[in-house]
Amino acid sequence: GLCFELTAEQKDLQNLARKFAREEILPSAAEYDKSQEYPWDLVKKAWDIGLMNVLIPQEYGGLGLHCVERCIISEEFSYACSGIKTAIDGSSLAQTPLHLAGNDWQKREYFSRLLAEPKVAAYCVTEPGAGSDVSGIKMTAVKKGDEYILNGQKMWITNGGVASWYFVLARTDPDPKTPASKAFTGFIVDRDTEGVTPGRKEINLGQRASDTRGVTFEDVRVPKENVLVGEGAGFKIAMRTFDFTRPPVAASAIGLCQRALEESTNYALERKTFGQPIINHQAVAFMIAEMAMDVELARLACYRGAWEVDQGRKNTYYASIAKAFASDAAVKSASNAVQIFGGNGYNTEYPVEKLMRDSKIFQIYEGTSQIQRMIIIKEHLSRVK
Ligand code: CO8
Ligand code: FAD
Repeated sequence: GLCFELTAEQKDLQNLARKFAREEILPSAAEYDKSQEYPWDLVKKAWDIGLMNVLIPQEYGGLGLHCVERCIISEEFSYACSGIKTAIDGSSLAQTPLHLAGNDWQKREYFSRLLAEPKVAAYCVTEPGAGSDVSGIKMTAVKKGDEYILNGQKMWITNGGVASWYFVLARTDPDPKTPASKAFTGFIVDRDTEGVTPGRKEINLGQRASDTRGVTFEDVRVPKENVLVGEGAGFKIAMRTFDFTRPPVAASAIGLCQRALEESTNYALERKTFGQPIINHQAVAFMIAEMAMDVELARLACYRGAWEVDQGRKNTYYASIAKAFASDAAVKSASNAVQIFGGNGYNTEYPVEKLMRDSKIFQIYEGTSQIQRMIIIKEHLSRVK
């Protein structure tokens, strides 16, 4: 029946992730935000204590954690710093197509590389000319003997400059009339293949510890063994991936909301105006009440999205509701946290300006808030028709 309690194992996992986040990530967050360096030391520590690569099935040497558990970790990490969380966890986005669609050899080969050493992977779908409209991507893959030759440019790739391998979506059928579900192919590409060139690190508004880059592919030769499922299967693999990864992204936004809520509450209890703590001004208290509402509702939506996919059911509708709601909540909560802090909120000596900068990306990456609404209405109508 319905149960809102985490299991004992899930609570242990939450405690482990919380301890790591509060003791290791949180104290370094402001420094990484400033330096914009990739947090290799934290990646190594997370890898050491087993908080990376958690979705890799046990038969391949991982923990095989479910989506609900990945959400638990995601929220805890992002409470401390959503930028460092994206840096640590971006790899799991690239692992998901392999998890969903890889054959035994591919999984053994590419999962083992991530388990043997603290290495990361990246998911390359977006291009300079196409982000929301995945079917508009232009990268080509042409079969030549036992290889495919890849040409094109990817953009905004998380872990683009630090990954040891990439999931890459390319067009294999040049006929514009071929439906998306048959025109694209998913590849696993080694970073050190000739012709693969990551661009400069992009300077972003927030989540600055995360490494975002363009990656150019010029006559890159990929063996046919590295095709996921088969020619033409790529688009659906890319879409199914999001069903698995949008709930943890929602959880990440919730971690940020929770932080905004706690920082705002503590500040409002301390800060006095007109002879009393600002929490006693209803206008301030109501902003905090709304943050609490958003955290609770977003968390419910997030666990629903994760739980559905863990039951083996299609969760597209719930995943997009969770992603859209939590992202909007993060932006609103972080902005109101700055408001509650007044002038101090606008200053880098206090933690909330970073929350506001970090929050905006949630409405953009893993599908914009507009795209989530398009998916929700499509799924909704397919149910009522
Ligand atoms: N599961 C299975 N199949 C699907 C799914 C799904 N969820 N969705 C669509 N399909 C199938 C359809 O059934 C259809 O198949 P068929 O032809 O057999 O009926 C086919 O795919 C085409 O579907 P659509 O007609 O719906 O396709 P559209 O071209 O209309 O596009 C979308 C659909 C939903 C708009 C799609 O283009 C989309 O998802 N866009 C958003 C792109 C996006 O989210 N990009 C994110 C990039 S990754 C990223 O940002 C990472 C950030 C870093 C995160 C770090 C995390 C830690
Ligand atoms: P566009 O698609 O050009 O959209 C522009 C605006 O138009 C948006 O507001 C959008 O919502 C709106 N819009 C577009 N179409 C419609 C429509 N039909 N109806 C209503 N509104 C619409 N991609 C990867 O593949 N891998 C990654 O690891 C990755 N990491 C990222 C990290 C960062 C920091 C950033 C900024 C992006 C990352 N992305 C990644 C890309 C990201 O997923 C895209 O930026 C996003 O999907 C939007 O695509 P776009 O930037 O091309 O915007």
